Amino acid sequence: VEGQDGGRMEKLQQLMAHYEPNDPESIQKSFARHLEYSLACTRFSFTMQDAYRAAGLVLRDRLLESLNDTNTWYREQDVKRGYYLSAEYLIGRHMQNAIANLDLEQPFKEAFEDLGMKLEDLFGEEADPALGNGGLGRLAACFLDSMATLSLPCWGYGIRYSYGMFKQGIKDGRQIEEPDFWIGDGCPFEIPRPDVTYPVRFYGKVEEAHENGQKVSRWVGGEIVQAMAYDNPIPGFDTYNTNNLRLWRACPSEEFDLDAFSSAQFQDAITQRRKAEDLSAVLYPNDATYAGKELRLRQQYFFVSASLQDLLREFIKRPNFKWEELPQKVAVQMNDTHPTIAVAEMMRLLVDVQKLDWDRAWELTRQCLNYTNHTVMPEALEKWPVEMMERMLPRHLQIIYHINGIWIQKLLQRWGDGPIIAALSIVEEGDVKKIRMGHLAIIGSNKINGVAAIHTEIIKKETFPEFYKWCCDNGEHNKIVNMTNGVTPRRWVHCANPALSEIFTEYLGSQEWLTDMTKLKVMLDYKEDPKLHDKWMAMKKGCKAKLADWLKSTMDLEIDQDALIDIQIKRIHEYKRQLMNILFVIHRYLELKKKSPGERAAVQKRVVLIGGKAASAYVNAKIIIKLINNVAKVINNDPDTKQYLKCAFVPNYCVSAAQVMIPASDISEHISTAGTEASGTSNMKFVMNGGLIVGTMDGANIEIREECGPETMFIFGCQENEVAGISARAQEGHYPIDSRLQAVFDEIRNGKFAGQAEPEAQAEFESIVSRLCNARAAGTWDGDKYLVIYDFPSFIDAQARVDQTYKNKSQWCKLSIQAAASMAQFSTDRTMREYAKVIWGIEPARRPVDEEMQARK
Ligand code: C3B
Repeated sequence: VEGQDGGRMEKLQQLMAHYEPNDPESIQKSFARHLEYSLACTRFSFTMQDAYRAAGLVLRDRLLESLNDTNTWYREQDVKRGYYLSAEYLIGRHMQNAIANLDLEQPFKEAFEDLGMKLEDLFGEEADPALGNGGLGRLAACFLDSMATLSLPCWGYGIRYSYGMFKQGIKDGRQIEEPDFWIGDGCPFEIPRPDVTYPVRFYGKVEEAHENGQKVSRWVGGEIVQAMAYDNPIPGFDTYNTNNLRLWRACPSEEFDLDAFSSAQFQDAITQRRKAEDLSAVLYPNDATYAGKELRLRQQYFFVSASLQDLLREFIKRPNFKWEELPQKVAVQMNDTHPTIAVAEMMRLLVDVQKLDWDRAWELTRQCLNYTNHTVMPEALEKWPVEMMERMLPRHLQIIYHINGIWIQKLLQRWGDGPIIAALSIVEEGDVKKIRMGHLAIIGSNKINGVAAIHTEIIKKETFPEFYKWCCDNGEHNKIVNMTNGVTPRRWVHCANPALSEIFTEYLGSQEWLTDMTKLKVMLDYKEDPKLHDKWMAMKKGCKAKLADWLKSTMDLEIDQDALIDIQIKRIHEYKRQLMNILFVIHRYLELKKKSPGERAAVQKRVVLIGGKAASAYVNAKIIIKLINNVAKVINNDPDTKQYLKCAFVPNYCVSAAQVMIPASDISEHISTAGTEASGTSNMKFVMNGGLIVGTMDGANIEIREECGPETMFIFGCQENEVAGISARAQEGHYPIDSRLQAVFDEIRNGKFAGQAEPEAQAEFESIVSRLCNARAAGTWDGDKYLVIYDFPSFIDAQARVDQTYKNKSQWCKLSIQAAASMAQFSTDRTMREYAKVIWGIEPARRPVDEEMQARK
């Protein structure tokens, strides 16, 4: 509604001039109002779920105020904006985090306790939004938290999947996948924006035409889907800025063919339109692999197109905008290859829609876009069949060919013809011609980055060596940069481990460490202080008690809270070597069995927890889950050993499970073959919570060790530069098996963990063992690719060092404090500052505090 009719603006301005008050009573009032008027419950009859929803709406009111004002501020300041494009966001539950970041912990607690409700019970009612697979999606969520906390004017863009990551059940020891319709009851934190929609076209054809004497291309026909925005406010901690995660939902196109109403085609028309909604229906449950499915490319293009249209609209809305300002006002980050169709889409929007000439458009595109690589697994670098792209995105294929043509010309001029040209081409020749999205991303990007120091070096030398050569030849040594990952201390310390947060705040005299973790160095002065030790151990004990309660209620598992808690939680992957972990558990069990009851009592008690989801089509990963479950069953039921060793597969690992498990760990396993885990981020969370790492010299382990000191980590296994040699020798048959591992293999082959009772599982377990031992299978090597056999003896040694060190409780406590206090590098605040400075050129734009906000504090 426009205009100044009857002083409407002034009136509304007066009515709305004040923020919602934040004292406990006002929160209660707001709660009661939402309960009755938004949810249509009565104050006499509502469930805990209703209470959660009403509390969520109370928070949403406050988030909205801040989101709107932050946006106005960014616009007024005309700041450069950052846009994070990611197909995944593993955001986890909102409520506790929102309360903390809005600085409402005290009044909320008072308000609800006064009404006879515990906040934790409210938190427990929230579905855990799992719009991501694993580390990459969780990293994106931590980034959002830090961008807001640093007051960086950055938004996230993604897909509002109706079904997130599947729920993992375990039946007869095997993974079963159940749909996760997380949005079923609605999410009180999101804001549907029916007014923010964009058309996204698929299929159709390209027509050549002439406009003003210029040859132009028009993409016509096909089908159009509407992308509708759902906003998820992301509040910063200790700032008045609130950013936005804008997720797109696919809706049927608005034009409705009215003629069809009277015809028999009506049903068809409806069916067609409903099909549009399938686009954003489900998250692909693949982690570090890609399925090559058409729907997946459709999802990618869908959210990329809507996001770029949206950010360009914001850019164009600025008074007197000029195209050459685009790189001064916009930086885009492409999270892995998933959104890299953005390179072609940006070109299409600039050339076909905005009518810029090609060269100018290309300059702008290349200056605005950036690409992060998250894995060295070649199977994760997406490649789309040319045939598929030609059908679905015909104009984009033309654009990609054009980009490639110019690129190849440049290469030929520089180096002449040779194999390097084919290696660098965006188009992969072969039986099925494919578009290499990684190459498109690199060519179309300003900066490319890896996610840990070792990973960035591997990208340069092994993943994209030819590109690196090109960059160096061009004097662009800094085109590929390292941005070591991080995690947000707000969620992973403050929310997940309130007792630890209190200790830090007490010793530092303020909460400043939550925005500046270097402050925690002060704790090092107390690392040998018995008083701190008492508090620290009490904190761990409390976390273990919480874990024990949770395991009891979710899976009816009882654990000894005095045992050493050993955790491995992450996606199930051969390279992450959960297999090696469970083989070690078997070894430990066999050793215990050999001992007399008296000797056993001297052994360190351990509880080994393993959790994680396997991609639904990943056969070997699923067998590993089955093996873990079967081993657990034997060990936990053996009266000789069950007091000393317990093992369990914890089903349905997710963000909220991590928040309970991580604080309780004494050690955690980050045991990937050297050179395979790009970074890892749970390693950081564990150490921040005072857990120590058993790990290989891989990913971020290396940097964590540098920061915290080698004495805080139990390192084992071969180094990255040894892997190739060891593999080569293994293939030639020079691959000895340690006798202790041989004993484990024998036990498996003898049927201890499946046997005649489960012939299918027995065959699967045997096949896993024989593959490990396989020197050379016909042609391609399918043996112990991840060097489980090679690293096993040193893994045993590392575990023995763990037991030995753990005996001395005050020594352990000291190491735990030392490590936790040395983790400043691994806050995503540091990571985001680096991206902002080195890649994006974006400055913080902190909203000023006015008197009213000050008074509210
Ligand atoms: C992961 C990597 O496997 C981790 O090492 C890394 O810490 C995170 O990304 C974040 O950078 N990853 C993932 O979860 N999914 C992919 N498709 C690729 C990498």
